Amino acid sequence: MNDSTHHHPEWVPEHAGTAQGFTTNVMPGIKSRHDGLPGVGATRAMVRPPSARRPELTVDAYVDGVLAGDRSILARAITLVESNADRHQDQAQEMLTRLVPYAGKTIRVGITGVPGAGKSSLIETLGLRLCERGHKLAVLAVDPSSSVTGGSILGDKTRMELLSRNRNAYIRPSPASGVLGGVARKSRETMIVCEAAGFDVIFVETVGVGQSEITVRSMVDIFMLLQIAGAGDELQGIKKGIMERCDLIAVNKADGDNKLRAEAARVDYQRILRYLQPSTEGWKTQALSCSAYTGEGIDALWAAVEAFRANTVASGVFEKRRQQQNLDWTHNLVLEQIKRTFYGNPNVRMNMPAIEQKIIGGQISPTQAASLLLRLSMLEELQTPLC
Ligand SMILES: Nc1nc2c(ncn2[C@@H]2O[C@H](COP(=O)(O)OP(=O)(O)OP(=O)(O)O)[C@@H](O)[C@H]2O)c(=O)[nH]1
Ligand SMILES: [Mg+2]
Repeated sequence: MNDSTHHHPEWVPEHAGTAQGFTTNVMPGIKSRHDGLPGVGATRAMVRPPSARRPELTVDAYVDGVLAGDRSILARAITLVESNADRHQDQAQEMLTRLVPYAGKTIRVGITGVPGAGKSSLIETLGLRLCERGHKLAVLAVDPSSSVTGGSILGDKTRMELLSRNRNAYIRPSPASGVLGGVARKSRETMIVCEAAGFDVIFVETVGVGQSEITVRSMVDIFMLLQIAGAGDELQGIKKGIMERCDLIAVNKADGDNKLRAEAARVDYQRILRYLQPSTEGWKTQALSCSAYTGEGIDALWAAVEAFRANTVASGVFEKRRQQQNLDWTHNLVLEQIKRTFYGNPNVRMNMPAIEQKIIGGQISPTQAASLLLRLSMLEELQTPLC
């Protein structure tokens, strides 16, 4: 299958067949058929005979390869983290536990903004400069639409053409795994792997839709909102409360005949920010303008990121936020696990259809149904279906 006509990007798992097939289908966990999303199953063409598959790596090999900065092992380690197959979970968790001590010596920058604001273009321009200055940059995308529409996986990567070829940069599109919570968990774990592999700057790009912004805010140190002038989203931004969650507002596309408008929008934001609660203790949210095209304002933007880090490290806010994020992450994981265990419980699974019918039929109330399901989930022996 892997003939010369098909370029095989490192982020496409070995057995996915053609890159085209991968980006349009929700892929199963490495061994399973699919992760429970309706519809699409692996086609025969996408499954390679077992003999041609690369031998599975041991946890030692993953850990040593990641720490040594081996790109192909890095890609496989992230695929392992993203896998939904149960047998990969233990391996992934053991690998992560051993990599955590090497992670964390980074700055994690979240970038959000409406579709088309220029997030990927900005990461490309800023990223290339940072690589020139000797930084090692990893770019992760959290795109909630990725499981349904395939998201803008390719869109983002094509915008980062030069960066994706830079040896100091690594770009990993959003895992196509359905629920945002799942996407976020995997992105957090992917971040740990990238940090252990020696990347000192992590960019997390997310498209500006409510929940994914909150999710990304909860996994980064500094949160940047990219806006464009004249899109009438000043009010939008305030309404969504996103302006109170961000630490920096950058009005992009400040070039050509849009320059003055961008500058006027920047002044508007700066004025509005005076009335809003800043997102980070001891830091005044700033509004800047820039152009990912001309590169103007990009250095000032990064200088603001570095000032933010210096300020919050000195005040202890930087470390405190990371500790709180780890606590929140733990509780999220617990809730996710409880949910998986509950809905995986055979008594619950077996009786769910009948109980849902009773709710629809009005024979029992949602409250009654909920407590019945909870009682069922706690039974030791298998309960025959209620009806
Ligand atoms: N004039 C101008 N156009 C820009 C600039 N930055 C990006 N663009 C254009 O804006 C469009 C969207 O750019 P992207 O970088 O893909 O935007 P995005 O925010 O990543 O979009 P999504 O990932 O789809 O949410 C493209 O046509 C870019 O060429 C800029 O600084 N100036
Ligand atoms: Mg993008």
